[in-house]
Amino acid sequence: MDRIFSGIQPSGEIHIGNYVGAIRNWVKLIDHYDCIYCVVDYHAITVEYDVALMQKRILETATILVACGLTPERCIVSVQSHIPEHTELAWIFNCVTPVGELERMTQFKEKGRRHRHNVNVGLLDYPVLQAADILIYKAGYVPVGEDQVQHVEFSREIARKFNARFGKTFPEPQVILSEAPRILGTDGSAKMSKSLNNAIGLLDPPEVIWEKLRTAATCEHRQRRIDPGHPEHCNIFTMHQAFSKPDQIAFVDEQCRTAGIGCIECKEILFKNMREELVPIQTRVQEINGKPGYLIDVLRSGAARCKAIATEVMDEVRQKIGIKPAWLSP
Ligand code: AQP
Repeated sequence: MDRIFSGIQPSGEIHIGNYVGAIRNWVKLIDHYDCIYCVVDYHAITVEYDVALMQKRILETATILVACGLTPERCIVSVQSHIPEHTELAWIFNCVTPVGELERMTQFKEKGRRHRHNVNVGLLDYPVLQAADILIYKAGYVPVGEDQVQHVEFSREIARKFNARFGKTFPEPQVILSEAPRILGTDGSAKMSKSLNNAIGLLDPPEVIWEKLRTAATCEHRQRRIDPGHPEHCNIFTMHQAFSKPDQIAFVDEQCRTAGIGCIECKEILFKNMREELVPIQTRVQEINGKPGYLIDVLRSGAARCKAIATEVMDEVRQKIGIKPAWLSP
């Protein structure tokens, strides 16, 4: 089976953008690929963060992955820092990466602007570590949201550069996009993000979700109830496409364009569908939290299974780059 790798940062509360843009697609893929899904904690320290909260965030993120259906019987769930080969390979990739290419990355420029006081080397190097995350498992496919496409293309470049210099070693990974690769935040302008105050949390209670939806931005052409709307410019409609059934999507589309229903009615339909999908996940999170030691076992076995693959690949890489002497072989 072809291998898939993808990761999620424990950089805040996991939101519905992460869910429909990535996690839900990850679940669909586990029957068709050999999948590794990883909580990428070393990526999350490239911006300022609360040290006291980090472990909680790592475990909560892993719990959500399992609760969404990424169970250890069907795929590997791991934590990046538990497998040091990720960072070792990143160092080697650093040595085939031109600095100029990293400086051109959209996420670096955007995060650099947002974290002006802390533009550290890790932030610049983020795509190199991401390439190592993928290639340490020789993964051929990477399911991500739209914002990560540039980074996956970059990892393809790194694979190509490494192979050209040291001989064919890595596949050139391809992106797999979900049906909802880009969800905007409740502000209706920026991408929904953990670090912006514009996210609907996957674990938000229904009343909080409704309050966020109720006040969320809609199509700007619809100032009054009687104005016909343009669903194609409305983030609430994008959310409908991710959470509602085809007949409901068609209904909302037609009713919005003809001012048949107002934004609140449209949001009520969305809320009902969102709640139906999210409440069972929230219940499973509680069940996992109620089983002491279960998650730790999942992550321990995930680390061991990842380590077995990563050790072999690193052995090959060290030999290829001329670092590993024959006398070091077991
Ligand atoms: N708004 C989004 N719509 C669709 N997909 C999204 N993803 C993130 N936001 C959206 C996808 O979720 C996966 C995990 O993302 P990540 O944790 O690696 O980091 P990110 O893309 O930087 O997500 P955030 O929420 O915006 O985090 P912060 O605020 O910490 O930077 C990825 O596949 C991503 O594409």
